[in-house]
Amino acid sequence: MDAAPPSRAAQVLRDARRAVILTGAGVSAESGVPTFRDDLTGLWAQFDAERLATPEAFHADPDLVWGWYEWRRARVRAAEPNPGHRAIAAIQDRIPDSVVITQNVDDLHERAGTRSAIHLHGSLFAPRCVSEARHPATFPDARDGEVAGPDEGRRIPPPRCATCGWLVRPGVVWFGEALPEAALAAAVEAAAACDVLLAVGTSGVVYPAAAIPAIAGESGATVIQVNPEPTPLDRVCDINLRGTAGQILPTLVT
Ligand code: BJW
Repeated sequence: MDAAPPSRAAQVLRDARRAVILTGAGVSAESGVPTFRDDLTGLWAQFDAERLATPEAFHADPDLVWGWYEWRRARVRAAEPNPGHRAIAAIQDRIPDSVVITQNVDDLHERAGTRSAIHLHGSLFAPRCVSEARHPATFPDARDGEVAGPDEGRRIPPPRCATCGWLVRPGVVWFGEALPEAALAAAVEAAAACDVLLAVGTSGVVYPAAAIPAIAGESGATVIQVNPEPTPLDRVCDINLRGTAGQILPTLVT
């Protein structure tokens, strides 16, 4: 491990021909979007994941779960990309053969100018029909004024799929659900082929995403991490930069 100044990481990125940038909730924290596992402000410090973020929870109380995700969606809509998101877009511009892989369900990478991000855990903005049928879920979008406050007890009935009448569910990946097959395959392929992987703002505890830095490292890539806290990924990283995404990432593209 190397708690090196950012200059070494900046040099590695300047020399890179193929890069992967893997992000987690920490990259959006400075935009005001809460992480999951931070002690006081993380979503799981305030809300019960088992009642809100599992298929069983949606089955048991769809109005509760839909209301909570509508609140999350409204928070993201009100947020703006931060310097960390913009620096990632700049890195991608400099290294044409580069891939952004995110565990985040927000759209802040795209709004910062990232060409296309692989969303391993889905998107708040792509709800789908629970029937799993291969048709798009068409439904009326909630108006901002109707969105719940930060109260997990605020229920909003999910819309019905206009095509088949089944419930529409959030388009995210809950615990116990498989990740989108094509997205995971593309992520693994990119990690195995890159010469640098930059992991930003992830606790590195949720699989299979947490395995991606090791796949890159085992294939010979230099693995760089940006996180204010130690994580289980420290041991697979060649360079650990302690600090926030908004502070550190812009220094890597100057
Ligand atoms: C900053 C910062 C700043 C703060 N700048 N940094 C036992 C062992 C191994 C695996 C398992 C196990 N038991 C079960 C499993 C599997 C399970 C899993 O991994 N569980 C672990 C928790 C143990 N995984 C799954 O279930 C996955 N599916 C699966 O495995 O399927 C198998 C299957 C195959 C075939 C058929 C069926 C099944 C699915 C995982 C889905 C995860 N879903 C969530 C919710 C998404 C929807 C939503 O948003 O509501 O995804 S959980 C949550 O965690 C979310 C995140 O994407 C994910 C990762 O979190 P992330 O991004 O790392 O955030 P945090 O909060 O954890 O960390 C933030 C970090 O940022 C911290 O380190 C801070 O220090 C840092 N930070 N400010 C930079 N300014």
